[in-house]
Amino acid sequence: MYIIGERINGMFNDVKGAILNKDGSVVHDLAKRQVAAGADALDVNVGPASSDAEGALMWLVEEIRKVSDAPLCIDTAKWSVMSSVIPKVPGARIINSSKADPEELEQYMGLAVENDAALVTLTIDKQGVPSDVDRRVEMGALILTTAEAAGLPADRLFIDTIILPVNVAPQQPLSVLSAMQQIQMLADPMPHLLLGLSNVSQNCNERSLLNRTYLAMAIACGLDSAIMDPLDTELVDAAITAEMMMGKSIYCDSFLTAERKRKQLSS
Ligand code: THG
Repeated sequence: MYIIGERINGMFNDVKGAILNKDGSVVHDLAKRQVAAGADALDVNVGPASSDAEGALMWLVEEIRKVSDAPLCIDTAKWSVMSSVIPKVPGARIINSSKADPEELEQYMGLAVENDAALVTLTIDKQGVPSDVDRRVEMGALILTTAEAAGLPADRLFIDTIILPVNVAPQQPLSVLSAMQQIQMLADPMPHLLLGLSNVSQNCNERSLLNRTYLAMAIACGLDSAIMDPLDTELVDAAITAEMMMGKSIYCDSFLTAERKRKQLSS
């Protein structure tokens, strides 16, 4: 499981406050703790509040780089910000994200290829998030053919079939699983399948339980990467367990400790 830590996001009050007060210690702490808990990469998102999105994003990047060389998943919907920031980020980068619109995909894939970066693509178009499985799969196909033409290799491509909160869109969790299963049949080698996992439980009760249950279900349907909270130990344990059940590692009585040791994680 390729875990992208979600916590450096201005949606969270501690990060919002850190950006406003230029308090690097909050960012250092979140970067170090997420990596120690199992994050392979760190999502970086300034959130809705900032007036200078580009300046705030670069500040977060610079603060993270003081304590970690983990790949950074640069999370902004603004092309002007993304195209300016990506060349300036030291180390490995993931561009998050492009919609599945033909011109936009070409533009973002060009940026990824030029900068040796990876790219997250969403199965969303100008009409927004599709409610049916077929439209998600069609967009998956467009993403795959565009990536092939652009020369973006499968290991640097993430397809995000977009999960919405289960309380507002109760049919979507199942549609997303079907879409992931079908998209996998379209490509060899397969790109990564990714979700912004915590979306599924926004404004719901029992968030942690919803997140880890859906994570296990999605792993069974081919999910191999997620933007998620690595500080939720039960969530990381569910990922390790689901992957073991999928035959990615072999059961032994100490499988949790063994996998945590292999990944050099705190437990
Ligand atoms: N796909 C891609 N990128 C994404 C998403 C996605 N980036 C952002 C988001 N979705 C994934 N990250 C988060 C981060 C936080 C939360 C949800 C998704 C979250 N935050 C609390 C809330 O809204 O209730 C914040 C409040 C708090 O706890 O302080 O749930 O889908 N490619």
